[in-house]
Amino acid sequence: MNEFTPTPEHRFTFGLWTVGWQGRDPFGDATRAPLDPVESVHRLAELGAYGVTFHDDDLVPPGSGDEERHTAVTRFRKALDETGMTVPMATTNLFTHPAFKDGAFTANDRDVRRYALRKTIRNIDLAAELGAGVYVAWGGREGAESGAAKDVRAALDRMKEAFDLLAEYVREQGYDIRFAIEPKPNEPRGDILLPTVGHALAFIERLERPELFGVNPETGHEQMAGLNFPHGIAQALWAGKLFHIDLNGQNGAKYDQDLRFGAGDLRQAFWLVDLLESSRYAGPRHFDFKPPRTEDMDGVWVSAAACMRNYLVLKERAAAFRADTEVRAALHAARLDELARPTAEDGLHALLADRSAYEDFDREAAAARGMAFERLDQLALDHLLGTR
Ligand code: 3MF
Ligand code: MG
Ligand code: MG
Repeated sequence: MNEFTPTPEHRFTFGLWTVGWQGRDPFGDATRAPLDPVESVHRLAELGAYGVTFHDDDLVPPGSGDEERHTAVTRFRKALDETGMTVPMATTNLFTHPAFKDGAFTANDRDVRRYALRKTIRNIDLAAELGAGVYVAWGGREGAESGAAKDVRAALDRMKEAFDLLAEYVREQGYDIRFAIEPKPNEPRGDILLPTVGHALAFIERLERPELFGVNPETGHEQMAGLNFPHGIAQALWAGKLFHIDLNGQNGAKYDQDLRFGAGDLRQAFWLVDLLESSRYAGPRHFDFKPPRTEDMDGVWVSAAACMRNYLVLKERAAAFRADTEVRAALHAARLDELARPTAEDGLHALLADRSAYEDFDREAAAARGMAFERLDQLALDHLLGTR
C-alpha cells in the first residue's frame, strides 16, 4: 500500500457500462461475455473504488418484467451493502433502442419524447432510492445528419421543456437530486445538440430552475472537438456548475476513443488533475472509459485499476510541481499573481484619471517584456516526466 493505492476516500467511481462493455463496435461483434453488475461491484470494491454508476438498462435488462426488475435491484443492493460501495450518480439509456434513432427529448415524434420522459422518471425514482445526488443526461441521439431534418430552435424548446419537467418532478418528490448535462459534439449523431461545455452552460441559464442543473464534461468529448479540456473544466468550476465529471483518454480530434484515464493527452490530464485538486473539487472522480476490445477480463481489470493509479500518480506529480520553490519563482516571473489582482480596484473614475494607464503608458516597454512561460512549462514537463 502506498500513495498510489486507491481507497474509497479518493472517491473513484466507474459506470457499470465501462468494465461491462463487451467490445461491440460499428465494425465488429462483442469480444467479451456479459458481466454481472454484482461482480463489477465486488471487483471494483476490491480495487479500491468508492462507487458505481449506471444507466437504467445496465442494471435492469430492457424488457424485464416487474419481478425481474425487483430481483436485479435486490441483488445489486446486496452487493452494495456487502462492499460499502455507493451510487453517487445514475443516468438513462436514451440511445440504444431503435425507437430513439431520432433522439429522445428532442425526437421529432412526440410519442417518443413522452416515452423518453417516462423512462427517465422511472430511473430517477431508483436513483433516489439508492441515494444518488446527481442524475446525468447525455443526449447522444439528440441531433441530426442533415439540415432540414431538425429545427434546432424547436428542438431546444423541447429540450428545455424536458428538463423543466424533470426538475418539477424531482422537486415534487422532494428528492435531493441535481442534474448534470453531458455535452458531446458528435457520435452517434452526425451533429449533437449541446455539443460543448460552453453550449451546455449557456442552455442551463434558460431553464426554469437553473440552480438544479450543471454539467458532466467528458475528457474525450471536448477533445474530439479540438478543445482544451482543463479550460472547459475551469469555466464550469468558475460558473459553479461542475456537478460531475467523466474522466478518460483521447488522442485528438477523432472518434470517441474512451481510453483509460492517463492514456491519450497526458499533458492535459496533468493540468486537469492539478485543477481538480487545487480547486478542491469535491465530487466523485468518475471514469467513463472502454477497456479496448483486444482485452480479456484480466485486461479489463488492469485497465480499471490503471485509471485510478494514473489519477493518483498525476496528483502526486501536480502537488510536487506546486510545492517546488523554483516553480513558485517561475510563476511569479510569469506574473500569475498580477493576473489574480483586479484591473481597476480603484474604480472607473480613477482609471479614467490615471495618466499612467494611457497618456504616459510605455507601450514599447510592455511589448518588450518577456512572459517567461517557457521556463514555467519546462518545469511542469520535468515534473510530469519525473525528472524533477
Ligand atoms: C457516450 C457517453 C455516455 C454517457 C452516459 C451518461 C455511455 O460517449 O459518454 O456513456 O457518459 O450515457 O453518463
Ligand atoms: Mg464517451
Ligand atoms: Mg460519458
